Amino acid sequence: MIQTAETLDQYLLDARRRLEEALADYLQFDENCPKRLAEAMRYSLLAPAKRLRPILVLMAAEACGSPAATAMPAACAIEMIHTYSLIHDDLPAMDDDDLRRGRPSCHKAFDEALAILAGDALLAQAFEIVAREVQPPEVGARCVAVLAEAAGPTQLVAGQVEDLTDHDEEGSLELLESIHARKTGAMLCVSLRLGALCAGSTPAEEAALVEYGRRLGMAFQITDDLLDVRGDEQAMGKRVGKDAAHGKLTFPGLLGVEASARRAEALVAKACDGLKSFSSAGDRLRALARYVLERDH
Ligand code: GRG
Repeated sequence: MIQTAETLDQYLLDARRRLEEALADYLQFDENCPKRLAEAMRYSLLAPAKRLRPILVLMAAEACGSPAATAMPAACAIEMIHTYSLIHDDLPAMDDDDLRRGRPSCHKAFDEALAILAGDALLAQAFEIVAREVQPPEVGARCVAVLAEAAGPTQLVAGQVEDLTDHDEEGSLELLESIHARKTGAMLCVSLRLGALCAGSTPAEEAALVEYGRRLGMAFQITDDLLDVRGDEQAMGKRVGKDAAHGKLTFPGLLGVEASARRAEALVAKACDGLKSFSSAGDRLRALARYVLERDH
């Protein structure tokens, strides 16, 4: 292993700095963009965050032998789409959250209409960046297609609709996994796919990375559910204990805390096993999978 916990920390610090510089550059608009809109977009996009999805894009590209810079536009695009989904998720019509990324949520800091529009603008800008900047154009077009699918009516939006639906029947593990595969997993999987595409990967590399993303996505969500039970609000930067208070279907609710933790652990082990063909080029992704499991926010 060339990666230690310390070197992963250094990598994350440096990658976040580069990503945040690139994100800030993308949010420089001319006078046609209303000041308050640009402000709301910046407020949410540049708030302190883990940047897990764009880091997956960069790491996937590197695992396939390309420099991270090749995948930077796609990485920024995925973070914009993720941030749009958080802004909209926090709205009173959805999860009604007043705290996000350690700050008042966008609709609290601005107003509801502007929060909706800042989310819309981030979503549109993400596609503009990929379409314009990912080269060659046929790779750009493929990236646009996979991104739209992941963010669209059968994946992210479908997962959100299912999550907001009052399921009359006794909640099952199958239903829970299906919601999270779409709401959380799809965006993690597509992050890896984008990195692979930008790096000109082989189909086998792309498939292995997507499988890693599927397992990591489920482990990420189980950890998220566990943090809602036993996490610290300040470290999380958002309210905790909401799932139980709202009678939501969760992994700890269905399986118990210990079994959920074991399930996440097993998924991460499998995710790492699936990266065998990358040998040491997959070390960073393996270290990141441990980080996802052990995170406190
Ligand atoms: C509005 C279409 C639409 C979808 C919303 C993202 C989402 C779907 C809901 C957010 C609620 C939630 C707790 C989702 C599950 C896990 C998740 C996506 C957490 C937030 O992502 P992190 O932890 O956050 O990577 P940061 O702030 O670090 O980016």
